[in-house]
Amino acid sequence: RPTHTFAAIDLGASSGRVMVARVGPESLRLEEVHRFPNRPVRVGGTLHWDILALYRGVLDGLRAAGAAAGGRLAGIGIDSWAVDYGLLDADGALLGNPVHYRDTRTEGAPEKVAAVLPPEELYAATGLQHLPFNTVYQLVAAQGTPLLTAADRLLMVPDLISYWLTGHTGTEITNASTTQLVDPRTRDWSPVVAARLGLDLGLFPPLRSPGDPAGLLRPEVLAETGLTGPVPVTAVGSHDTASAVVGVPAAGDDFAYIATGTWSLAGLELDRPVLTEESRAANFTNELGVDGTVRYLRNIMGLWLLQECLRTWEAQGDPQDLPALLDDAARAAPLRSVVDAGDPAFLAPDDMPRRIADACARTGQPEPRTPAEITRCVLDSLALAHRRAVEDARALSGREVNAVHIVGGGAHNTLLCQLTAEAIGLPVVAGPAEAAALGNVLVQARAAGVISGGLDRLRALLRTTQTLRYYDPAGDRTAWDEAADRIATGRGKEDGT
Ligand code: LFR
Repeated sequence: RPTHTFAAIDLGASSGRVMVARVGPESLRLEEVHRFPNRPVRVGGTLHWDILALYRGVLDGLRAAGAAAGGRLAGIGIDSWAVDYGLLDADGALLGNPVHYRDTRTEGAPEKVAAVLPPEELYAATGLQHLPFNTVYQLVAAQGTPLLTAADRLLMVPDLISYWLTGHTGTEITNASTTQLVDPRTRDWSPVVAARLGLDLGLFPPLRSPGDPAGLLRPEVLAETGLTGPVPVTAVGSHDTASAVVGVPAAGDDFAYIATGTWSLAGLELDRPVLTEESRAANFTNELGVDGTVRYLRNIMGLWLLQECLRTWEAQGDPQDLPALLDDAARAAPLRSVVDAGDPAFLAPDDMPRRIADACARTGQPEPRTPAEITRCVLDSLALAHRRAVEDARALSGREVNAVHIVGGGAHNTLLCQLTAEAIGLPVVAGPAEAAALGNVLVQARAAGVISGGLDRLRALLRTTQTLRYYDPAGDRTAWDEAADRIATGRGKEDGT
């Protein structure tokens, strides 16, 4: 059977990658051809994405993809983190560098928004969990600035890369839903929310859906990458979490997923949003997914906690070897101290080991001191947050859950997978780690007619072609229940805000 070669551009908060996938009706092989660091830059007191360095990484990656594919690509898809954007002037030039969602410019914006649009109404209209960096808050914080005033168009990060590659603009819907300006029932903009906040929806190019054509590579891009045209760019689930959920190798619909990376995104795939007041109070989001689905989930701090610890130890002259550290953490005392891994106090970059130890002390638990103790505390805490998100999602949606899938980078972390299985008390299936890139190419390959069917068919192809690992929910239930209680007693501050 003939195979076709697609490229997936997958930009994450700490690195970007370009992957090449050879896809046939019954085959799917993914290969990483280029990986490059994503290093945010603080300038003038504001934390920015280095968007041109990322674009250069994309071009280098496409050149490598072309080399791996004999110069011919059947298509390209782009996904990245959500909520952030670049502004263009009327000539299409980028105005300023996109600001990082971990920047503090949105401080005070949620209060400003709440004064004109109460949180209950905002949730009923958009179904989005409160995250202080949602695009609405960024836009409200930027209201009246020369940059926003001068802007002709606003492009979400993957749409910006797509524009540079093709010259065409559009707003891909899965990522648009993270702006908090989209109504998940109509899957269209919410003019009411925009009007109440004085935001101009005319800044956004027209919506497009995963599978829609997004333009052809421009001649200058072909010349620079050595690719042979025409090369179509296809809209995919351009929010990385949307693509990652396509890449969950589940059979049936009684599963929960945890997309792990810098964040842990834990929840369910639904066919309609849950917009109840209980859902808002539990801070669950209704992001839009591929094929009319809804991603009903909660954001958990994720491996960011560990990444930031590693960065701190390195800066303090105590660099850690990750595999050895995880081995030591596996032998460290279990559930000695746990923190609330949903707490926004951990959002900004800073001395993470100190902040974790302080949180333990504040809640009357022993302070973890060594890197192994801190790592164990982080992973135990993540497993508990995974458990709570899955339990809450089940209760709030009424859906049955019989298995939990862990996809994304954390699928490589055997300790995290084992602890999550024990904490939740359900079997865990781990992998693929590259779920976002796989979800990206599956949607492209289907749009190109190489494969066909709904998400169930795409997922069946993953089950027959990707390596998965299974974890049993053995372990001491009462210890997990007791630790969950410890978190619950300090709970509340991040709930329903
Ligand atoms: C994961 C992710 C999350 C989103 C966060 C910020 O990479 O896309 O889904 O909440 O990044 O954009």
